Amino acid sequence: MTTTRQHELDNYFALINKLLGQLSHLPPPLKAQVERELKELLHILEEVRSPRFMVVGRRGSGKSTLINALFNAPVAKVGAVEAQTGAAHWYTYEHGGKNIEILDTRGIQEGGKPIEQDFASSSQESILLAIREKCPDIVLFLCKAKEVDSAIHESLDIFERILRNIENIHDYALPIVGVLTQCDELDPPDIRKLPTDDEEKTQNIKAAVKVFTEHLKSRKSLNDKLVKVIPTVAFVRYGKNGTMDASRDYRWNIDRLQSLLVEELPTGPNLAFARIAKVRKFQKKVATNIVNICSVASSTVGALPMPGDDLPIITTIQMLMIAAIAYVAGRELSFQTVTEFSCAMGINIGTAFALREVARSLLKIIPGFGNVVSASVASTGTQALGQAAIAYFIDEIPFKSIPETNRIKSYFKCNFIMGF
Ligand SMILES: Nc1nc2c(ncn2[C@@H]2O[C@H](COP(=O)(O)OP(=O)(O)O)[C@@H](O)[C@H]2O)c(=O)[nH]1
Ligand SMILES: [Mg+2]
Repeated sequence: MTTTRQHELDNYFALINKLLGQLSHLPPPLKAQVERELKELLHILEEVRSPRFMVVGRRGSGKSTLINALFNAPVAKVGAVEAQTGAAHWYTYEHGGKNIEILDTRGIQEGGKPIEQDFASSSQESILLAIREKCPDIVLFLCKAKEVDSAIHESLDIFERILRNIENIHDYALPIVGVLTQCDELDPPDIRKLPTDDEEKTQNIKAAVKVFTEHLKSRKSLNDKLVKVIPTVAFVRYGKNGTMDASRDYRWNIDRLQSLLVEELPTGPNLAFARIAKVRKFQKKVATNIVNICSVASSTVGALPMPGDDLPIITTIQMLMIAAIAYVAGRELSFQTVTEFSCAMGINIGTAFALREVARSLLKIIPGFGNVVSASVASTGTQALGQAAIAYFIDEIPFKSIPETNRIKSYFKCNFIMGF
């Protein structure tokens, strides 16, 4: 874990602990309930670690291009001539503070010809060392759409052996996703058109998927772990500053691959990947869970009068919620996102990032201000705020168009404004 990330989590923990400390006046069963909810929230954020992909495919099969396409950023060099030492390594690709770890095993599948004995053994040795070091979460087996017929049996032998080793060392049956790359090159080749726009091409892709799937399924051990074969086009051009050139984004089916990877990755890495790949459906699922957790926590607190505390408890829960949603959306875990959200809602808190300032500003418009509100107001208010945060951070809807804004503002009108 990077130190910045640790620092962010520490800040977040500190606020939760402070909040937990303030709950001492609650009757024990209610206190336990709020504690449970807040711990669940922490658990979601704590478990995030980088996904680890093992990538198998010949040179030129499109590994680097696919990594970039999945990442939405040019993190891996495309077409670079890589020194062929036969050694496999874990590479960490980073963008905007987010990482994926890739074990590039190209050495096992070079060219169409049998691999030289010495080279093969050193390559396998280095793969074994790498998998001993860390267990991959999933393996992507790449094959160019135009090369599905070429002999891959030699490399399937080695691949099977590697998977057996992973199972022995880590007791983990690595899921396999077959990726058919460069589908635009199948007849009639035209990268500008969507493959599905052309019936002939659609049929050719189907046929290539079938052949590739049969190769993989011809081995029992691979058949058992094969999740799916996904046909793709991964080609994108990036501008000088690393942003995607939308007019030359020819990706096709990458979103399907991203969703499949989120489904197949273990809990933790799946959220990390959804943050990187912006898999909105999954981000929303996690964010909705966060909103529910925080609504339960705030309605539990809202049911009871609390003595005048340092930080209003419900507002603090709502701040934790907003920061967590922003994080799930791919932003840093930081209370600055809460400030940004407040500003977007039209609350001018200037450059004051202090927690107290943000809380005070939010208090002015958010129901559940202070600590004496009804359970249902606290819960509905937190829900409305959570939905607004999902719309803002995940759907990236301009704030004025978010329906919850009006709901939140109407709560504001009918509730007592409290300063502190
Ligand atoms: N037309 C087309 N070209 C691609 C696609 N993916 C990769 N390429 C090209 O194929 C070449 C090799 O890609 P690269 O990602 O470097 O392959 P690697 O050696 O497996 O990492 C590069 O020239 C890429 O631009 C694709 O989906 N369509
Ligand atoms: Mg490459």
